[in-house]
Amino acid sequence: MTIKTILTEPNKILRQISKPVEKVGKEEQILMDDMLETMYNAKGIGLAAIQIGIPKRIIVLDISKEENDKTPMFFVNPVVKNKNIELSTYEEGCLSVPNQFAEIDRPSECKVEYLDYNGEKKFLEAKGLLATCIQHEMDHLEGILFIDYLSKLKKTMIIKKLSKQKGKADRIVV
Ligand code: K1U
Ligand code: ZN
Repeated sequence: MTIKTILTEPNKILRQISKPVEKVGKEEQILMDDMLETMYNAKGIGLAAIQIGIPKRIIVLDISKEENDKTPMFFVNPVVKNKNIELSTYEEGCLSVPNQFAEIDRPSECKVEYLDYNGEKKFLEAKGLLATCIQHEMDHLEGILFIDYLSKLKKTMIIKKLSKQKGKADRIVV
């Protein structure tokens, strides 16, 4: 398994719409393994393939808290079938928007149809953090980041801060 580089905002690649996977084969399974390793290494609870530059509709998640009881989940071509009208609020973060957090409202429950790691059709009813995380990751497949839900002012401030940090990183000579 390989730890990949996670792309950070601002980056046009993150704004691409990811393409459906035709068949879950060895290549996709290797990608899912690499995504999981990359997500665990970055201490995240979710990752979409586009965050490592691959525009495929693939998501990995693990919202378990126990280091010794990992529960990875794999979603290929996920489709939300039903969203609750009731909203819940979570403080969201994103590995592609480092060190920025904001409270975001999303439907509190959702039903998702998807293919699993072995390409088998599955159906999941999610609530709580799992529902939030699935919706956050599915936004990535459409090129949407959580900062897009903030006011124009807050979003601009965050993007400016991230651009500045990127500029600084480019200037570090070793
Ligand atoms: O970059 C990502 O898409 C992963 C993201 C998933 C996520 C976290 C929280 C709410 C919605 C979606 C992260 O893992 S951010 C980093 C993180 O570990 C975290 C941040 C806030 C709460 C819980 C975890
Ligand atoms: Zn994210």
